[in-house]
Amino acid sequence: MILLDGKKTSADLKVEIAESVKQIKAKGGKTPHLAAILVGTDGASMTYVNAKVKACELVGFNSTLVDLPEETSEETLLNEIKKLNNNEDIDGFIVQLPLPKHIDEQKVLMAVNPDKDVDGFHPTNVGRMALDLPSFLPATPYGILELLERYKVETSGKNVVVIGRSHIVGRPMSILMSQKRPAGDATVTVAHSRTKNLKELTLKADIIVAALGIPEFLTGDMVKEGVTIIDVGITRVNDTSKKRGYRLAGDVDFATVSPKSAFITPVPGGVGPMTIAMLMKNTLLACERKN
Ligand code: L34
Repeated sequence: MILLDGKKTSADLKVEIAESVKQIKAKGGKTPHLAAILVGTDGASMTYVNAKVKACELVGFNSTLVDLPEETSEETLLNEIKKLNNNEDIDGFIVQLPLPKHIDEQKVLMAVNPDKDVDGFHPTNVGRMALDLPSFLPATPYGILELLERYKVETSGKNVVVIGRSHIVGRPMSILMSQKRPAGDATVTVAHSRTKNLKELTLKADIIVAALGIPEFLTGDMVKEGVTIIDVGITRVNDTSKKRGYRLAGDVDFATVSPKSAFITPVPGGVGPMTIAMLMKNTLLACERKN
C-alpha cells in the first residue's frame, strides 16, 4: 500500500510556484494577488480560507480576505464580487462555499468574471473544461489529477467509479478522467444516491473516487485487491476524546480499505492540501494570462 501524500505533494507544488513567483518578480512582473470572500463563521470554511491565505504568503502572492457576516444580503455579496471583478490588482478570487441559505449560489457563481474565476465554477469555465478547451480547472479535481500523475497511477483504460455527482468534485472529476489527458483516458462510472447495487460497481473498479460526504461509507468488502482510492470526504465528527471536540473523517473506512489498496489518500493530508496548492497554481495562471 502506497500513501498518496497530499501534504508532501502540495508542499512540493508550493515550492515550484514560489520559484515561478520569484522569477516573475525578478523580471519586474506583477505579484499574483488572490482574494477570497468568506460569508459567515462556519468553522470548517474559516479553516480552509485561512489555509488559503497562509499558502499565498508562503508562495509570495498578495492576498485579500473579504470577511462578511452571516446575515450579508445577496445584493451586498454581488456588489463585493463586482468590486473584485473591477479591481485591476486582483488576478483571481473565490467565494468560499457553502453560502448561507438565503443567498442564491448559482447567481453568485455566475457573477464572477470567468477570467478571474480561479475556482473554475463559472459556467464558461465548466463548459470550456467539458469541451477540452483551456480553462481554470476546479481545484479539488485538479489536485486529484496532479496526485495521480505524480505517483504515476495508471488511469488509461482503467475502470473508475466516482461516487458523488456534486458540481465541485464528482461531476468535473468524471468529465476530466474520461478525457484524453494525463490521468485521463479512463472508463468512468458516476454513482450517486439513486445508484442500485453500488457494491457490484465498486468491486469492479480499479480506481474509486469517494466524494459523497458520508463518513467511512466505503468499506473493505466493497473494493477489490489492488484498488486505488481517492478519499475526498472530510467531515468533522464529534469526538470528546479530542481537544478540539471532533475528528476528521473521510468517506473511506481507512482501516478496512487500505490493506487492499495499491494507492490510497489519507484524511487529513490527502486531497485537502492539494486543493489549496492547485488554487495557488490557478492564481499564478490567471496572473500570467493577464500579462
Ligand atoms: N469556493 N469553496 C470554494 N472553493 C473550494 O475549493 C472549496 N473547497 C471545499 C469547500 N468549499 C470550497 C475547499 O477549499 C473543500 N475545500 C477544502 C480545502 C482545504 C482542505 C479541505 C477542504 C484542507 O486543507 N484539509 C486539511 C485539513 C484541514 C482541517 O484541519 O480541517 C486536510 O489535510 O485534509
